[in-house]
Amino acid sequence: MPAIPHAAGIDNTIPFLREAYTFVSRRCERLGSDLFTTRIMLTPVLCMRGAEAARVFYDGDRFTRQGAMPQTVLRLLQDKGSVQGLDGAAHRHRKALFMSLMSPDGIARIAGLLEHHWREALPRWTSMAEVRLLPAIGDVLTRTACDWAGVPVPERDMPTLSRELQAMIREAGHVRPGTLYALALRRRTERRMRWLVEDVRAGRVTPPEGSALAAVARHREPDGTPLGSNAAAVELINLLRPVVAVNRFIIFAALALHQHSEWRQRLADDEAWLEPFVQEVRRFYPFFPLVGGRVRRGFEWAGHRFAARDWVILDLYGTNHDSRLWPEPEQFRPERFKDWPGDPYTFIPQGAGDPMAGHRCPGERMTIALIGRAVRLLRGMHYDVPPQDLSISLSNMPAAPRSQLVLSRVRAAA
Ligand code: HEM
Ligand code: MYR
Repeated sequence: MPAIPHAAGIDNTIPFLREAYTFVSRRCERLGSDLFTTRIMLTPVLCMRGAEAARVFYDGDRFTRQGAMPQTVLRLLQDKGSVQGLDGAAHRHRKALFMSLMSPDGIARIAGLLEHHWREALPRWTSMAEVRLLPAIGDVLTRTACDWAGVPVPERDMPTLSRELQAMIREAGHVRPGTLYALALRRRTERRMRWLVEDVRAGRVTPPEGSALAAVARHREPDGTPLGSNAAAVELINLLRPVVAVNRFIIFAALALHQHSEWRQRLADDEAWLEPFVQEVRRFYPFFPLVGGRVRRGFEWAGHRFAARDWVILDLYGTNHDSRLWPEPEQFRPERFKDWPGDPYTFIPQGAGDPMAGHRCPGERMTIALIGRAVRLLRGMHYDVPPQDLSISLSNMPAAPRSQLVLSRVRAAA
């Protein structure tokens, strides 16, 4: 079998944290290979990128997420008992719960709620000298997510919940004191959601019919037993937190409107550009850098023997910026998505393959709808973008413009 190249260095943990979004693709370029081996946290790992790698990683139940991510990432994003930790038939059963919430009606409803809460926030933004958009949209999305999911939250608790959910996202890519604080905050969110599920089950709270809260509280395991209240709490958070995370894509869309301002007019002239614009935002800007998996049962691919428990990393950002798949990948060019036939392996900001069968994100259509609605709302506002540091460091996971995008003189369009 041809040997897979090994990246220089005994252990690459520090370069990995420093180079973050570009760590895998830099070495792929240097070694002339889409696969290479190295060590991260002293553990041997096989890194890969590209459409074929995405296919192998996502199709055929070859990988489990168990033991595939550092504990802090796991605890902040998915946690024990969640859909991400399941495999095979148990995973498909739980995944169907998430997919059932992503109906066209459910998605239209959440986009409408985003508009409602955005318009409600607008007078406050108008009265402020400056609005820092990343946390401001995070607050709007927290209200949107709770409203959509049927999760009742007293007004006085909203800022706390928003802070908790945003901390989970911000700290997932770090190991620092803030990460421990975010973990402590998360325990509070889990407790709140566990009590809520218990209240629903005891009849003390009646969730709106058809809501995510109702579906999660009533969900049964494949053997017919109710989902444990800890797992139910974790899955509710797995619906709320990612909706809030869409704030990063919305900030990137606002940045694209600012830096490629010709798109304001093109979007005004023809709504058909909205989806290509949103898709290019999801391809171009750095968000979910890579995913990890461990081999479930040994198999061979690309002349390599993958043994059970081997650790593998798939580079999502690098695949979206692979010049063989995306000519001039560092150009922001929505035209590439006009009449795009769709391909589940080349464009993978939220994972690859079939979301019903594998671990691909169930929330992609919802994400696209939320960004699209936000772009319309941004176009319906006047604002200035005062001088600030809009650069995006590819070493910081998850990425954002350094200033978090500050707007001034915000006002509704006439
Ligand atoms: C899975 C990214 C939005 C719920 C994933 C995965 C990625 C991802 C990369 C795949 C992980 C893997 O292969 O192990 C994102 C990004 C989002 C986003 C960048 C933008 C904010 C959403 C939304 C929802 C959601 C809006 C639901 C409301 C989930 C769940 C999983 C998941 C439940 C686990 C799926 C499974 O293990 O089968 N997401 N996501 N995400 N996402 Fe998203
Ligand atoms: C969600 O809330 O599930 C949606 C997206 C959150 C993205 C957070 C990305 C953090 C970086 C993860 C680093 C993985 C390092 C091994």
